[in-house]
Order: sequence, then C-alpha cells, then structure tokens
Amino acid sequence: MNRREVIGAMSLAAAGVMMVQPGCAATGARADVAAGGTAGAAATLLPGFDRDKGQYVLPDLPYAHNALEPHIDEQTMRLHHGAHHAAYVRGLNAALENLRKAREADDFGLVKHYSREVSFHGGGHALHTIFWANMAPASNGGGGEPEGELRNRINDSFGSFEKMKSHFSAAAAAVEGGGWGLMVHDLLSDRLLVIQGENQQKLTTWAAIPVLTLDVWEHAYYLKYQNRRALYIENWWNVVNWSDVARRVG
Ligand code: MN3
Repeated sequence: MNRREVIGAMSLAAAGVMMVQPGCAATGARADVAAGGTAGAAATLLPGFDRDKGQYVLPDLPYAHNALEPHIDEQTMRLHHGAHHAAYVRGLNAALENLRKAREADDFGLVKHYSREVSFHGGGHALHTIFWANMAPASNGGGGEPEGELRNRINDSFGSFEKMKSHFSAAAAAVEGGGWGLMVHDLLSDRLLVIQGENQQKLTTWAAIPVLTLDVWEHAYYLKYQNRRALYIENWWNVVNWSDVARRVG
C-alpha cells in the first residue's frame, strides 16, 4: 500500500471523494465506485462500512479477545470492542439518519446537535477501527520496533524512534480526560506528527491521517490498570503492530 492509496482510502471514507488508485485506469476506478463496488484501499485500511447496507458497521477484531494478554486483558477488550466501539457505530448511523430526516422535513433546528454527534461518533468509529489494527500479539508481529521506510520516516520527523516513542507516550499520558495519543501523517508537509485527540474528535489538524492510535479513555485500561495510565501506555508498546502502521503511512 503506498501513500497515495492511503490518501485515497481516507478521502473515500471521510468525504466520499473519488480518488484514482495507482495502477487503475481512471475510468475503471470511477466505474467501480459508481457501481457501489467496495473500494479496495478503503475497505482494507478502514473496514467499518457496509456498502450494501449503506451503514457503518463494527469490524471484527483481527485477533481473539485474549490475544493481547497480559498487556491488555480479555475483559477490557470484550467491553471496549463489543460495547463501547459498537455504541459509536450505532450513534454515527443514528445521527446520519436524523440528519437525513432533517433534510426531508427541511427542519434544521437540531443541526448543531447532530453535527456534533457525527463528529463524536464518527471520530470514535474511525479511531477504534485503526486502534484494533494497530495492535497484534507478539506471536503475530506485535511489539518490537519499526523498520525500513517507516523507520526512516520516523527518524526524519522526530529525530529517532526513541524520541518519537517518548514524545508519543508523554502526549498520550497528558491527554486531559478521555482521548487519544495519535501519530498522524500530515498531508501538508508529508511528515509524521504526534498530536493529542480529546474525546474522539477534538484537537485534530485537518490534513492529518491517523496512522498510530492509542486509546487513553479510562474504559481502555481501568479494569486492569486503574489510574496508572502511564503503565498502560508503557505496556501497550509491546503490542504495536508496526507493519500495520507502515501500510497506513505508505
Ligand atoms: Mn475507546
């Protein structure tokens, strides 16, 4: 997956914009989208929308609920994926349905409320979808350090992998309330940035594609770690799937 495909995937998912994938004739790619076919790059990187149903859906975890033990416990994973993430998917679909009804009735009295709902639940759906894929058990590629082109890009953007890791850990630990530690690919500069996400949608910069996401809401760690967020972050590095991060950066 190269950078341009990632950009295309995010654009398709976020805005319905048609991007031409490398290697595809322009007309072929557009015909696929127009016919309702699944856009390959988007479906691979962000498997959270069912084009046949026209609805957002909860993607399966790419591993068993207990696969990330001992770093992230099974009960947390069951609640986090099956209850919390699922609620964001339902909330996003509901908000969009209510906005559809508002257009139908030409009554936009609640447009501010539902617009906020789309950002909150849509942000939650997108970031959790990436979060699950960003992790893997050690037996299947989790942990270790980034290599190759991703390593070079991290070095260029942060000085070294160790500097990035310290920066990311500090940013995640310092998120106020519920939110996210994020490494993003900034399309303005074509560099990687570390930012904080508050809730599911605040403090972003708009040309930023999330490539590494760490949920630091209490629901992500409290059963096992209680108030020790920093320890959760330290242990989480043991399950980062760097090859997934690499394909998102391109
Ligand atoms: Mn969460």
